Amino acid sequence: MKATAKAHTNIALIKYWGKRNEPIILPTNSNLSLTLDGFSTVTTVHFQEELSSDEFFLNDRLVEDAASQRVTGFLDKVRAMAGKEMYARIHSLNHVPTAAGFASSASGFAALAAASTKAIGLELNDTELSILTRQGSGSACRSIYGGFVEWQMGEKEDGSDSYAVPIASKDHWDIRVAAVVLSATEKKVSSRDGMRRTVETSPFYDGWLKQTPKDLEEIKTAIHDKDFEKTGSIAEANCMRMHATTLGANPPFTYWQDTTMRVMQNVQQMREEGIPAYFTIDAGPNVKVLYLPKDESKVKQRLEQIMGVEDVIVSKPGKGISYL
Ligand code: 2P0
Repeated sequence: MKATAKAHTNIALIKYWGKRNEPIILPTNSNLSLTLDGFSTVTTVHFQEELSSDEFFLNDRLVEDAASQRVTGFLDKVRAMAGKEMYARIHSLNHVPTAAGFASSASGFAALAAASTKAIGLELNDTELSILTRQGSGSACRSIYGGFVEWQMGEKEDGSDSYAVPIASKDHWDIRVAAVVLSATEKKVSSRDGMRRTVETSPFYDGWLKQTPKDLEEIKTAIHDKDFEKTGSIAEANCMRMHATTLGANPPFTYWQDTTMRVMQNVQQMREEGIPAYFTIDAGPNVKVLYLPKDESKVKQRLEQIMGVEDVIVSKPGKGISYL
């Protein structure tokens, strides 16, 4: 009744931005990510007869807030699938700088889904595991696989056709992602709230829905062809469109800070100087920069010099779920 799993986080090149069904997390658009080797979560789940509730430890500290309710809510689904009533002790170690505002929900829910289903004796294939993981956190359903991964939105309202599909392995193409950590960051609008507000109120949201399927088709061809400039420029443009929708929301908001914009401008300047580098930004102020291995030292050095940048953490394409 005990199992341990490891999952890596992922960065969306085509963003998931909006839900058509909140309770079971169905997205309004298909999207695509790259799993990263630099950030991971290792989770052990142990179901025990003697427990009267779930106990969730994150980095060895007992968690008793909304995060633990999300974990328990997810385990309720696992228990219902298995037809078992037992509670669990959960130990999660996050190798993600959460304090720096990096999303750990992707690696966190992917590792939790893998470890809990194995511990309780469910034998799920990767598609079934992705469908279950999606209901913990949308972006987590992509972290079941390594490399380049598409989350197909599906059409059914029961969510049975909304899951991740690997489109190119991590060994298909060695591109790099630098995670640029900014010093002053406190996220004011969570991604959940930000998406909801944008879907409900932003007149720009229709434009997002219209353009994103085109971005997705084009980037899949570019990834297949290993066309870096095309891949990077589509990812950067798609990120800009996502962030543009937040400016149209009511009340309007942005995840960007002054340093966010300085990093964006530096990346664009690097391109003018002949270094192919592109940025993407999630629901927070930190920036991720895509580049090729040959440019690593130049790009890293340049990013580290920007005022307000605390750290630059480099990732390669990473693996999917593994069991330890
Ligand atoms: C993504 N984000 O594709 C997008 C881009 C943020 C911006 O997925 O509500 O934590 O748990 O499904 O997955 C962040 O949202 O949201 C996210 P829930 P999640 O990576």
